[in-house]
Amino acid sequence: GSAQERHRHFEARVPRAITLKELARFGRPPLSEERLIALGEYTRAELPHRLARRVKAHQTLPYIVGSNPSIARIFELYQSSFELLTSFPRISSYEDFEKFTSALNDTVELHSSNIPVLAQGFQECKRYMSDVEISQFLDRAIRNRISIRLIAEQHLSLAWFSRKSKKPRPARDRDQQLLGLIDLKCSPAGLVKGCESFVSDLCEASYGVAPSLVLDGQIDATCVYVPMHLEYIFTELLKNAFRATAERHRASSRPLPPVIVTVASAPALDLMTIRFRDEGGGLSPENERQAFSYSFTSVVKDQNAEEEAGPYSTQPIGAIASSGSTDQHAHPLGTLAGLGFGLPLSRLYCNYFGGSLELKSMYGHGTDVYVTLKSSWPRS
Ligand code: W6P
Repeated sequence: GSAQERHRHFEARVPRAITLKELARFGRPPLSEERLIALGEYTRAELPHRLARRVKAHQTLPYIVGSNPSIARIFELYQSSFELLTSFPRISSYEDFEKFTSALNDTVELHSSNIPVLAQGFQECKRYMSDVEISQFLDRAIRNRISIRLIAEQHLSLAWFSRKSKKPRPARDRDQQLLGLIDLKCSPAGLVKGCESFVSDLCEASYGVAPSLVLDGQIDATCVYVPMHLEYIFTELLKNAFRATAERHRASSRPLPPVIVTVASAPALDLMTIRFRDEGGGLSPENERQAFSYSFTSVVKDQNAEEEAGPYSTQPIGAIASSGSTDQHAHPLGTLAGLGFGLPLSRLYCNYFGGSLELKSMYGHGTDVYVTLKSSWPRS
């Protein structure tokens, strides 16, 4: 049918969040040709209606917002990816699968900086939409993106580890634990420890000092989860905690108070809680209210230039576009005044599989952030 008919067909379905069980259903690589073909058909069927919904969402934006160069660029990307992926006929052979996988790989790369580019676009369009409208649009865009990337990257991971040309190598214990993006024995404490040196170096480079990290509670506990998501969340939370601690205590001659991460596990409920505690002085009630707001982003802008320069000329997109998070290039750790996209994005990641992220500030002392992970997994 025509492109428009195809769009209407794919828009009709209301997409749901992907479950871990659904992602795991093709099993552990290497997959047989038959399974790879089934995987290809699943991916080919699931992605287009999600892409189509973003195209439609862009079309309902106010005209001036939709014409913003950054926002228009993302719209065109979604549209062309929709066209590309729906142009593939049924996958019925291994050769079809390989062609589709290669197109999917290119597509994922093309979309790699969508979030910072959208952030830039909406930063420039603040005056044309309310905060509520902007955050609703961005929440949906990001949830949709999480789904698309889970499907696409699970496909790419399973395809990669099933390659025919791949030389057989001795199986390792770790292979039994991974199912594409899913880690059946994901260790939150291990991941926190893994983020520590990166965040600590960043903090030291910016402030000359860095607090130590103390891990306690059930540090050996594991759950079924997507470690990629936890790495993002934990890095964001540690950056904020380290930065607040360094800013508040660097002038003092005493050692910095440590950032304390505590793990609690309730396996019978598939529930895990990780608390990030710092003594960085906390957030004022005003900043605490805004902590999860996108308009609170720390994209650097020239206050004086803004009024006269018009809506679309604040700064080159390249300055922020190559990072997964808006603030990383602006300042190594962002600024305390602007928490960036890190917190709202982290909360969406937690919510995606049914968990939560909550922040409680003790202004004048420090901040606690509670991450709960709900990873339902069929018990054997
Ligand atoms: C702060 C602000 C914040 C946000 C997220 C995590 C930790 C912290 N600490 O002062």
